[in-house]
Amino acid sequence: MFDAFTKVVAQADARGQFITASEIDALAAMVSDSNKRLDAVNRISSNASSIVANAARGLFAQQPALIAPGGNAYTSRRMAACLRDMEIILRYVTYSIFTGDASVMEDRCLNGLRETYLALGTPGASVAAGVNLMKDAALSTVNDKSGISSGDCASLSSEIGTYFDRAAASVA
Ligand code: PEB
Repeated sequence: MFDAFTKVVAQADARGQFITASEIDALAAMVSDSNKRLDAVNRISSNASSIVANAARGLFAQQPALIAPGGNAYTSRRMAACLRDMEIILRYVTYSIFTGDASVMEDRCLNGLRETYLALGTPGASVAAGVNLMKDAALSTVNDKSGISSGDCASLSSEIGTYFDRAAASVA
């Protein structure tokens, strides 16, 4: 499990070299924008239950077979497992945003997840669709201009998008 800093150290050490000026510049830029990052993590974390619930509602509206008898989210036990899975994925996305590195999510959440879903008979493409709906909701929460000092969050937003994309791609 790395953060953006330890990742740079691990890569430099693997090369047997000092940290380069461009690596330092990239980390300095990350530090100077760190309030945006923490605000984004805070907003997503504080709105996690509605992000998950709305994305699940959207998923079941798009794919009603999931909640029909025989569907993968039919019965409250499977529905609960589905909501829980979406919440777990969102939680690891927030950890990735916080650390500026996806390795915590890769190691502890995504590693083996595709195989788990295959074994369970849970449709990975549907999980990926749910993750994409959470991505849209999370980014609109992050980019909500109200009650926050305004600034350019384009690069942070695209970074956040990549964490959701990784999660979706790993199960699709
Ligand atoms: C992954 N999900 C399920 C299981 C596991 C995970 C290990 C089996 C054990 C259980 O039921 O609890 N657990 C989960 C995860 C981590 C972890 C991400 C990461 C650390 O430890 N059903 C749908 C949707 C989708 C869904 C497409 C979007 O129709 C999910 C939600 N996951 C789903 C369902 C089950 C499940 C289990 C329905 C139960 C499957 C079953 O028992 O039939």
